[in-house]
Amino acid sequence: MRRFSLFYRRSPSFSTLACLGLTLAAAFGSFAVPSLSATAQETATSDERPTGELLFKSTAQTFAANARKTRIGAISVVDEADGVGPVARCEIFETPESPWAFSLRFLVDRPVAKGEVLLLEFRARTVSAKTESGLGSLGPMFETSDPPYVKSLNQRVELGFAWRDYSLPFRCVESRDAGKSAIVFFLGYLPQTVEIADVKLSSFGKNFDVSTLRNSEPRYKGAEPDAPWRATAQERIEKIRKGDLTLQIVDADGKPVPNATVEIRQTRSAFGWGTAVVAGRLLAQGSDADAYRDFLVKYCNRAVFENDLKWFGWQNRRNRADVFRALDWLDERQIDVRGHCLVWPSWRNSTPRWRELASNPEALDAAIREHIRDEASALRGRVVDWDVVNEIHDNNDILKILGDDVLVDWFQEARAADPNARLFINDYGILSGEGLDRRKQTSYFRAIKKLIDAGAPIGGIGMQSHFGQTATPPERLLEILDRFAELGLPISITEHDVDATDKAFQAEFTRDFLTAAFSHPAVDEILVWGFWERSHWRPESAYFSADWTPTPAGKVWQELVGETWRSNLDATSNEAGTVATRVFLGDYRITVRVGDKTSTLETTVEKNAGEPVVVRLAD
Ligand code: 9MR
Repeated sequence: MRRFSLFYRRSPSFSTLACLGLTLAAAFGSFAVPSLSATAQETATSDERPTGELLFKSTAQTFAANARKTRIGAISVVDEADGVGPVARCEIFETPESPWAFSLRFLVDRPVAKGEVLLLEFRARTVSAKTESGLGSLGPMFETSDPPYVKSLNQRVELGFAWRDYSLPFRCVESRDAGKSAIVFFLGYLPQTVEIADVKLSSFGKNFDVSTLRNSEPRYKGAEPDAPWRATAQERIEKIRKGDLTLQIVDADGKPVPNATVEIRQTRSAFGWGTAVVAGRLLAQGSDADAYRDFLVKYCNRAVFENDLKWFGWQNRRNRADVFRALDWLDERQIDVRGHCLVWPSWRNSTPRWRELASNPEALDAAIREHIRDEASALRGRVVDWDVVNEIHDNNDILKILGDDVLVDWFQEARAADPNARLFINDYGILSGEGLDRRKQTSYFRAIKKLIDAGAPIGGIGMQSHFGQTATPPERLLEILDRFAELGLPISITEHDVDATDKAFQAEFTRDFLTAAFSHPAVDEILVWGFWERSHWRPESAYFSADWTPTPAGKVWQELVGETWRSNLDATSNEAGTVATRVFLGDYRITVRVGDKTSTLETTVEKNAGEPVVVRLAD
């Protein structure tokens, strides 16, 4: 069998062909490798690729250790005559509830360090699959070997029928001891038989530019420039995010003024755009703090404290004083604040005091209510939204003790403490992970429905939307949003980010995610979970590098949020002295000039067009 690899950029002719292959792959939903010319294959086989230190290599034994047969699927080891081998043949009999319900897994017997550049290589092919294309897929992951399975690599690749080499570089996000991290291939996507061989993990150390190892990741479905979802999303954006603005320019006598120069400037967006912030950074001195604040001023009308309102930020008196000063700063700039979060009901994420009360449910219940009352009433009028409860699906130690019905009480306590804030439930893994975690989606949907049915004063649904290198196809995002919209509550994207070393992918998916979410009528705000590399829980996701250079994804945000989805235009009044236009909903400053006369007024454009706005030019 010939070996060829597409992933190392060398001569321009090869990269052009490789790009063509990738474009074809995107267009046809699979990689068009076999159609590459022999020249391209030859070029690609030369041995110039960087080699790293080998950390893991599959053998017949490592495959055999995974061999099993269950209701869901089977793994067996087979010999492959064609120079490949040994091979793990993986069969999925029926689609399980999640892709990880059946997987191939190898522990890495060497410590790994945060920041270390690793390269996962393997060969794989589809034998058969129950999809329209007939192609199977698998999800290569690199993760911690125990919960919460923190992932440094998180992808899904579609496999052709011919053997193909995959080469996936990534940067390790967490240091782990030997045997505490794992290479995992999720298999449970669909009924299929796929084969995997020659799995290799190599390290290139910390000081290595990960982008020199080119990523072979196929793009996601719907990334194509002419994907059908794009046109319908644009139509919805035009329809739901814009409103009619009619200006009537008159002189001091009330007579229409033709030919007036009219400047229409949007000062605030009706849609919520925001980010997670750190109170201390908003208050700090120096050029970094200036640039940090500048992002908020330029692009945001929403902010959420990343940690300052969690129990540990709140209990710290000095920090609490900072929070109030930061709230003043935000308030002066009309940046509305989301409170995050009153209860995060696992021991790991709540105050140690609550854990001490584990064996005394009544006291535990009282302590939690007390905390909700205390914090929500102290912040009454200062926050517009509250995440009353965060991540109940995976953080539920307290719910196991107090029962799920206590959630209703928590919402009621929050309502009593703050009559005006919208009260949210918030969780992750609903839109991310290709939108395939149907079990979690259903459980979230049911939990919200139960709260509504029980009369809890819930005012919105939070979807965190943390992504790795795996995108969710935009059409799937829209389907999930449609489903949750049936609940009749607004949806907030509360913590969006795309943690990917592949910057082109990151920018592309950022654009598509923001577009799909902005186009959905139930979504009324999008907040990202940080924007600056030096203040980010996943620095690789940041929109700005340490020196404030925007990343490709950052440029997408600047373009969409700062320009495309704002209306700033100049117009001239017609014969009847009017200007009629359609602009993004929000607040506007209108300046009208005729000769040396100027008049300025502020107005708000709402969805249902009101009367024409009269601009009177004084004498
Ligand atoms: O980004 C936050 C990090 O600084 C904290 O250490 C961590 C624990 O409090 O929480 C992170 O934020 C999480 C958010 O509160 C809930 N959704 C997931 C976020 C990322 O872990």
